Amino acid sequence: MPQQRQLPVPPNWWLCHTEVVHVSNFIVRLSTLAACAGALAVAAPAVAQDEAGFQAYLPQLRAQAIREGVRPATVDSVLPTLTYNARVVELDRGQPGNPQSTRIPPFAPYKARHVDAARIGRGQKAYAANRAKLSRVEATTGVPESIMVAIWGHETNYGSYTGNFDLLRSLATLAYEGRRRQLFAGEFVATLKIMDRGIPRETLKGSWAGATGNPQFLPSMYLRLAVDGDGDGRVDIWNSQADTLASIGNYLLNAGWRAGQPWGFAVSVPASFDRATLTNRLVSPRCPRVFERHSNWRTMAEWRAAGIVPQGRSWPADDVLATLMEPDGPGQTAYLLTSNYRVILDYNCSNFYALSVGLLADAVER
Ligand SMILES: [Ca+2]
Repeated sequence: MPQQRQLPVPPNWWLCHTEVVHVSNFIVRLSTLAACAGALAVAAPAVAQDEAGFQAYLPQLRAQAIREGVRPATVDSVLPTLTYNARVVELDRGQPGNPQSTRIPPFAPYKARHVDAARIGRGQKAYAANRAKLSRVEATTGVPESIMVAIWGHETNYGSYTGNFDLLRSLATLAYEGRRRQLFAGEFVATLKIMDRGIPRETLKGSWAGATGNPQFLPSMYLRLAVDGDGDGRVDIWNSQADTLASIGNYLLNAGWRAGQPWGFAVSVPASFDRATLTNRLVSPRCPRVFERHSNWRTMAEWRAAGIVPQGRSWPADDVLATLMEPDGPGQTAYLLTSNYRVILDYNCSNFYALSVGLLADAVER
């Protein structure tokens, strides 16, 4: 799902409910769990997470929606149908909690699973079936047709699974649960606004965390960036392939895609290569652990002069900038990554995701 759909996870949110017990932003070890449990027990008034509490919270969501201009009739058609969804909270709490301690696995097995013959084959069919629409989108956005197809393939396996959670129920539950109330209340209201635009409630299904439709946009992302690709006047990322692909293209254009540049490509690094000079000293404010795996920026001419050799393609223009990443370490396939790779990271901030999207796009086009 797009980066904006990635959920900002406050440090240590998994330890205890931050509204009841404040946990500092410093490293808190798992042993603190016991302390949190104790604190929860004494912190009064502890609000039980249950149906009654959920129902008592809903008027707040109603007020916010009305304040933000949702039609009262829309709000009132939805609110009486909502119930607390304990499963969503369970899934939210099951998210990886402490990425600092997670060892980074090798890329090769991930690639084998995500850029496999079946996904390439389905991508080639989708690509062939949508060429006319795709070339129109590429002409207006500069985003290669194959990249749009590869994102679609990664997000929902070309629309074959888009999620079955009732968005409004999930988002209201997560807003009530409270750890990221502002985010989820905002997405809840955005979902109501989508209904105001004529999309029926039963269409608004998605992942437990609110990503919806073929491109797995958050509702606010839909409002901002989804577009009508087939010209029927509706922006339907749930049923229309043209709208899906055009919306992905528009997303990537908005995130800064540069026409005419590759996302990156595989390279061989000479055994004698001096990595000491490559360190990237900038710390990204956004998902820093993803960006810290990239070298500093150099031009293609500089990489060539350093002995890097492209695998199975020629060099792009000399002045195109790229970083180097060696996901499986020295001696294995490495990648030069342009600013367009960063745009894919904007959709989903994971190196494995972005590399797989790029490689799937290349395979689909082949
Ligand atoms: Ca349409």
